Amino acid sequence: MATTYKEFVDFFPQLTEDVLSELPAFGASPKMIARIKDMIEYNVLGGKMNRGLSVVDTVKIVRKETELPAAINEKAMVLGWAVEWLQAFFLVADDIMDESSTRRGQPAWYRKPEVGIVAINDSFILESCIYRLLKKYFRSEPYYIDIIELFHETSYQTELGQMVDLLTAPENDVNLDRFSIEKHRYIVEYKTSYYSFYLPVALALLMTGTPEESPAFQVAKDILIPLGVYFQIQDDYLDCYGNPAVVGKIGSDIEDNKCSWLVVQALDRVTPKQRKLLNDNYGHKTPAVHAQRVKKLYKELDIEKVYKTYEDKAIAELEDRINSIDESLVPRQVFTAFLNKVAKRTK
Ligand code: GPP
Ligand code: MG
Ligand code: MG
Ligand code: MG
Repeated sequence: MATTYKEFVDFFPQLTEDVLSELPAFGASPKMIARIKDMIEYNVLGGKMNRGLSVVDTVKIVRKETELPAAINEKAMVLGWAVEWLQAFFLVADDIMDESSTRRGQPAWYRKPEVGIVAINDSFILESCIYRLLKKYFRSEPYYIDIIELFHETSYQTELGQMVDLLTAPENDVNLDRFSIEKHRYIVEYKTSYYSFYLPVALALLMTGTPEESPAFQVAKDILIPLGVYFQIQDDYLDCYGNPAVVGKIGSDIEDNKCSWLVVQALDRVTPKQRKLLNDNYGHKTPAVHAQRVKKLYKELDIEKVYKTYEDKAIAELEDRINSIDESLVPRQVFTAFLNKVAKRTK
């Protein structure tokens, strides 16, 4: 399985070329085409590619093959890259909404002086590319409509999660009563779990001939949604405690007034006095001293330890769930592969 990574990366230029080569038929000038190429490469590449690679890995596990027949391998890679393209679409838009400065160790796309607000339209183009690629490679497959519907449904779920994420974090309007563990759970399940964890596996199941009504999809969901919740809680943790040089982005959840797992845990443990301090300092963009005070309070409450305890418990629970699945529906290894990639990550 070790060759997957290089093969996957090497396949990317073909897909970019697929998108670019039909642009003349859409009346695109050479300048437009060159810009779209730059935009795609800037935003789709440079991530860990865990989501995309998971599609290929899952197809291999389900088919019980370490090497896939060429035609199947190609299809699995197209679906993997389609997930990466979906992620690029979301991240370009998310960085605008979150006013983030960096992504994957480089300036967020909208922050480039020659891009700016045009990035909104670029995110739409990235989304359209997904359906150009699916049409080209899957139009004659019996499961074509199922994968299209899955991408549509997953996008909708992510957008709903994003909506609650944003509405829970209005600018210049701190209200700690808005935050709760239930709200946090909805946000992370919808904004992250479906597209990052369920989608890659569901695509692999469809591609390997699992009928749309099979209980295998529910089995996958029951493990992958909680796994995605753990993953997003890690993201919340790394936003505050990660090393930006390793994580590739500078955290701003405190300044952005986000319903982060950390603040929800803090609220569960504060004295009235500490709650007032949190209320006075959370959600301030500047000066930096506000966020520093919040971090100091997290330290007093030992939120890092609360996280470590949660993490060990989450991993143990996921292992239990994985051990109890019916392997005639989905091989256990599909999920252990995912858990191993995610557990205790630092980036
Ligand atoms: C990431 O959350 C959320 C998404 C990628 C979903 C965006 C959805 C849209 C419909 C645009 P985050 O803001 O915590 O991620 P990061 O920390 O990487 O910015
Ligand atoms: Mg963000
Ligand atoms: Mg966001
Ligand atoms: Mg985050």
